[in-house]
Amino acid sequence: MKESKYIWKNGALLPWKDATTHVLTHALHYGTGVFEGIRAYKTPKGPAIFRVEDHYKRLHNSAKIYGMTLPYTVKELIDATKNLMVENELESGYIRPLSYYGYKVMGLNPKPNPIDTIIAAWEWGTYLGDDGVENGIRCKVSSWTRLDSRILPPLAKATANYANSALAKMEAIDCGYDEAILLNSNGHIAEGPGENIFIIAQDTIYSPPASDCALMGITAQSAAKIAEDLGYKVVYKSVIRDELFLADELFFTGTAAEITPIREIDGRQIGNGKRGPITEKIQTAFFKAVKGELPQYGGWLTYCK
Ligand code: PPE
Repeated sequence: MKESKYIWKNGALLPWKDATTHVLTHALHYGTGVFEGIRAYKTPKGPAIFRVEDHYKRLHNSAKIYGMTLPYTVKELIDATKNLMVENELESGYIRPLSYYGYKVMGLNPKPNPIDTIIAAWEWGTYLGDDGVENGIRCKVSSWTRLDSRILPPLAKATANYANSALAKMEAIDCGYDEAILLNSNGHIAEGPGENIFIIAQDTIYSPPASDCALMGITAQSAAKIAEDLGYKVVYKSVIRDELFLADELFFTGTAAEITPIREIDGRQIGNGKRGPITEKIQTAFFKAVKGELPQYGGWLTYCK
């Protein structure tokens, strides 16, 4: 990975290589952490962080689900992130805030441990490849089931949840695909291991609701807003695997994945086997919006300086 100069930890900027943790850190053993993924984009007015307030509100919500009280407010985290981007001299980048139970005592109850918070930021290109963004990726419906709220809370962006995602991702890659799609325990489509999914059929756009165990994605909300502004109807409803096969177009959304078309599922070509025309329209507007080129979406951007 491309290292930056500093990582923010508990209020101080540390040199990248010094931002370490004890091997008996609670979260390392038990997955007791919550995190975010945020992107900042290069604009004529310097780096702009995309929907940063929404991301930090979600971090607080994830913490609430896990009964953690974060020691920093949304505003404090935003200010720290802006400063980190400036000190790291980044024009754009991926930002990874993480709050986790640190090192004090072992055992399952995390509460006696301190809550440590870090924010890292570094340059990160496309998540599923430049070619994927343009021409689409190939996905496999996973043999792993997306966790549900009887197992682990799917609406919390918690580190523990990502063991499920990692298993699905590894399986997809081992089977020669680019990415996985997880069903929930009712057999409905939930999402990718790190992405929300959108289905386009007869000019209507569908996406699984939160009640089907999809994370409430901020990129998904942005893509839906753009789609509605372009005149399309967006419907949140349960989707089954067959509907993926029969879709005209499919795409993933996510902070890391941005908007990535899906051109194949389980060996079946989707639509024309390329990025579909509606996906392309939404994607084009999204990439303009994040770079500050569409004034109607200017409220999504927070400038660092
Ligand atoms: N679902 C999951 C499970 C998920 O992890 C993400 C983000 C999304 C949906 C999309 O949410 P949003 O980023 O708000 O649009 N996944 C993050 C982690 C990826 C990683 O590999 O790490 C991300 O995209 O930053």
